[in-house]
Amino acid sequence: LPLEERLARYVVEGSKDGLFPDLEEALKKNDPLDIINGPLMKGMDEVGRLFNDNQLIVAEVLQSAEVMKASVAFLKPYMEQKSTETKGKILLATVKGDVHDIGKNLVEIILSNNGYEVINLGIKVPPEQLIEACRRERPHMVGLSGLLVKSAQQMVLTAQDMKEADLDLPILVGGAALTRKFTHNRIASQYDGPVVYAKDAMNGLELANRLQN
Ligand code: B1M
Repeated sequence: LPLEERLARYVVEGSKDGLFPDLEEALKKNDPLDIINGPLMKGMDEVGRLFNDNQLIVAEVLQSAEVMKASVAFLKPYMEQKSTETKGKILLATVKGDVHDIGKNLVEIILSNNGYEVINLGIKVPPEQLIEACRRERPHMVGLSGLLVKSAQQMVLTAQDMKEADLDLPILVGGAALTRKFTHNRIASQYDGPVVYAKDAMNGLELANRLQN
């Protein structure tokens, strides 16, 4: 198989046999983020499709997630460290009820490589915990991630609770079940501060930069 297809296969099969030498090979020609967004993400999409068709069970998807995480960890030191000045502090969380964290952790790497101080609160973070962390840490921005359809709804509730707690700092949202329209009509409408939707981690960085200026 060609290199790109092999990389996607490691994710689909949840196997690390030969993964790291192949990642090293890929790094000779490609930017680490392009390896993630290209073949590795293609593998993840295939996993999602097979899972949807009942051709994979959760335990197998978990193995695929392990391969993705190990790849991102391997590639992380090769990602460009663009800035050393601190641009701002951002709290990141996967919303209540949701355990998906690969996308969120990618956002963390990209923001912290580009001058942000990131406080990653982890997964299944209820609004109360987020609000408490906002009071304690005084971030410039909050980043919410969620992949499930119900997580989009959870973001609405989170924004409502934050508003009730008198918070109006900018919120950056991202994740597969969200759209710009939903973000604008359903989340931003419940909140006093700005709420913006990022389609991927790089877009998240661009929007964070814009919100800081
Ligand atoms: Co789950 N899962 N999963 N899963 N899983 C999906 C999301 C699903 C679409 C699969 C499917 O059915 N086709 C489906 C959701 C259906 C829906 O609601 N629409 C699903 C389901 C149903 C479930 C369970 C309910 C399964 C079950 O138990 N029966 C369960 C839910 C548990 C829960 O959360 N309570 C579950 C569990 C799991 C695993 C634990 C096995 C594992 C997660 C492991 C982990 O994250 N540690 C897993 C995985 C791996 C997936 C898929 C296959 C891949 C997700 C992923 O990591 N993608 C996924 C299908 C798919 O997406 N193709 C699926 C790679 C990652 C880099 O992309 O996170 O989208 P992503 O991030 C992107 C952008 O979205 C964006 O930037 C990133 C790219 O640069 N982004 C942000 C994300 N967050 C952002 C935040 C930002 C900015 C951008 O700013 C703050």
